[in-house]
Amino acid sequence: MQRYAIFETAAMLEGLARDGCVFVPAAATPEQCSHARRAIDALEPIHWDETHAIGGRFMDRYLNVFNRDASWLRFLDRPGIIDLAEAALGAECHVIGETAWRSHPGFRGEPLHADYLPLHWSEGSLPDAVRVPIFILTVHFHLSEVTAALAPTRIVPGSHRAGRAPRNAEPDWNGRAAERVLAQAGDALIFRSDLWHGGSDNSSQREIRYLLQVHYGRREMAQHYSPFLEWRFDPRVLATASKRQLRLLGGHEPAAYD
Ligand SMILES: O=C(O)CCC(=O)C(=O)O
Repeated sequence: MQRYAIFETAAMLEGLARDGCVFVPAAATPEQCSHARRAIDALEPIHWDETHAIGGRFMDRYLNVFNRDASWLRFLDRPGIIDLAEAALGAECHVIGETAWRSHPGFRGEPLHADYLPLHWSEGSLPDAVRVPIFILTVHFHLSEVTAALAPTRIVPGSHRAGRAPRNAEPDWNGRAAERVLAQAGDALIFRSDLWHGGSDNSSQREIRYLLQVHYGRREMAQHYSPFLEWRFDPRVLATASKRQLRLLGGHEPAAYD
């Protein structure tokens, strides 16, 4: 899969249009990764979080971790990554979720799927003249090395041009098979919501995959801050957030619909 240097925003935009995904080595530092791994180890489930103990799915999944501790804010506006998110989704884009994962030995990866399809096309692939804007982007910050045995994310480059989700466990699209994304700690995979992607199994004996997802949406895309009716920002987190981070959390100026 194509690799980009962190400030190659224009080339990455082309990569997102063509392949639906880009890979950026060393988007986070080793210290940030080790701090984040320790912070995940210290989390207890609340609200809609899932844990190994509760769900028996050999994974822990903590939602909207920015609201737990201000140290998670730094992943919302990593230099280069936030430049790409704003270029792709507009200067008023925001964070619709920040999810921390631990995938334990025994974890079974999700089948290929698309997270959100802005346009549905009934036959074949989208005509070349149709360019679908990006509505949601997910960034995977790999917090530990991802080997072939350690639950690599799978992606099908170009599959956002299918205009539909995979059917009946389809393993490929347009002659392109799913690729496993191997990574070093700190590397980032960025993909649009209509790209076919999925997980894979953790077949290692002892290792845990640590992953942080940051989901960005255009301003008009809803923030997925659950539990929705009870959601409250932690004022201690807001007090330390920068102006840009506050906007990413939804502190917008009035606009259409206000
Ligand atoms: O486990 C993974 O790497 C993939 C996660 C995924 O498919 C998703 O969050 O939609």
